[in-house]
Amino acid sequence: MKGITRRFFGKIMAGSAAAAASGLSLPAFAKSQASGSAPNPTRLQYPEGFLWGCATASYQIEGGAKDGGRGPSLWDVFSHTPGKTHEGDTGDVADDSYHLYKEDVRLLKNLGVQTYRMSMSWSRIFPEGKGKVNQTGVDYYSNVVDELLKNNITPYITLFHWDTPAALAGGWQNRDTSKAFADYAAFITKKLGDRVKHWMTTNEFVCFTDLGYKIGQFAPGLKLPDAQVNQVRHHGILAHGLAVQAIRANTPSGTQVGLAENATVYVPIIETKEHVEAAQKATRLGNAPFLTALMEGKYMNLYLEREGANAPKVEEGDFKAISSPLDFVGINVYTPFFVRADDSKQGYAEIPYPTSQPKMASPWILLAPECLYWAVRNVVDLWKIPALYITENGTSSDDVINSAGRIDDIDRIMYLRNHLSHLHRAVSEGYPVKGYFLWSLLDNFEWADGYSKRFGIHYVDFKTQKRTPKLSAEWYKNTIAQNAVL
Ligand code: GBH
Repeated sequence: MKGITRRFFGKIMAGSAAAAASGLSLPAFAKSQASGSAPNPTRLQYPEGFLWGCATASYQIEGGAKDGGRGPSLWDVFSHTPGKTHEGDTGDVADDSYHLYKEDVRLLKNLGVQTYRMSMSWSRIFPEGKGKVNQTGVDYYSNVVDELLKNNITPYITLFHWDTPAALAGGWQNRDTSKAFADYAAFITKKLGDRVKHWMTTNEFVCFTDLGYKIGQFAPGLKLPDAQVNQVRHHGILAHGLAVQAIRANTPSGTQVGLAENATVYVPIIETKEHVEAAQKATRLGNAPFLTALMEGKYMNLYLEREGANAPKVEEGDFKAISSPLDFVGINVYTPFFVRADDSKQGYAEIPYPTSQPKMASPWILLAPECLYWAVRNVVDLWKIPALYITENGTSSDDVINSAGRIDDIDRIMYLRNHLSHLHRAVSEGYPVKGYFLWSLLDNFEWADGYSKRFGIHYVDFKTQKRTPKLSAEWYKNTIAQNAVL
């Protein structure tokens, strides 16, 4: 009975006694507990003030690609290039949120979320990436923000979720793009900073650098040699750093600045000291070009050694910007790697997944929900982060509308419930997790997978734009209302 206090035990006994006395059967008793009428010591309760939200991104939901003076982004160009996305799908219309944003805010309101993470399309504000402002685009985001605030939903805005303005010559190969990004950040945060208090610079460095310029799976679809890829990566983190400085200089004090990063997550195969340390070493090296560089203000020696002559060229002052202090770090978490300690130079080895590891509908989402706990623990222990958000977590599912008109996505609920259980452990141990954003509010344009993969908790009929809450939306609504894992 060690670990269970007398008071705690007493409560359980009092509860059962009350149940027995009232003549309730046990399941009914459990039900009365779940409705919040009495404390339930076995429930995974989140602390008061924990923030629940949903996340989306501009190119994935807005559509209106040519409306209101928006300029094209690299994703417009890429998705319109034959063979690049599933069945040639594009974000031309997507969820048409550009026109239907009020309806989407109603969906949020109905869920009871306190927060919403959205991104802005840079080329809606600066159609050419820099220079001339498109006032219609500014007004659009201003209206979305007002609609959210009117409904008591706090906006968390990502400035860049991969839709680089196509007009910027050389894209992320060009150092000037980092500077243009900072100018855009300065402009729009100054405009909306009276109402928006939480900003994220970039979303997931590896996706707009490596996937775009090394693997070619994402826009702009290039496969460059290592030295050039490393330079693209450097421009990515430089853009973040310059933007942090720009936001600080243009917003009222108290404005919270961070980023959303899909730091690669490493789970120790067994929770023993040596493997936990191995997971930390893996977290540092596995994120060396990105989060590690931001947090440590330089590239790790092991990374520089490994890249040799291909290492990025760094100019004076770059790391001062890149390592600008942040108010929070956001991490996007879907799936991990498992590691064990070994006596190699790097100090760990990745364990290949057995072929029987369960997967979700997207084959890259291998189900291992403990990743949400380790994602938090590894980064906070390594870098003493003051505040952390889970800026994305969720899964695709082979959603179908059944004969009763419902979408019973029990696999998604299973995924989410298990991840939230492990996140609860991190919160209970005192890790500074402030909130959780579920990916995603709506089915949307899933990048290279087009509309073939559905990540929403609302089903979208892309022909009619009808939104239908899935079972997972009902589950999330209850989770939020009870502030506990259900
Ligand atoms: C996030 O990316 C994004 O921020 C979000 O926009 C996206 O919709 C969401 O997750 C769901 O994907 O097909 O095996 O080659 C997650 C990072 C990068 C993970 C691309 C999947 C493709 C793996 N993703 N990657 S594979």
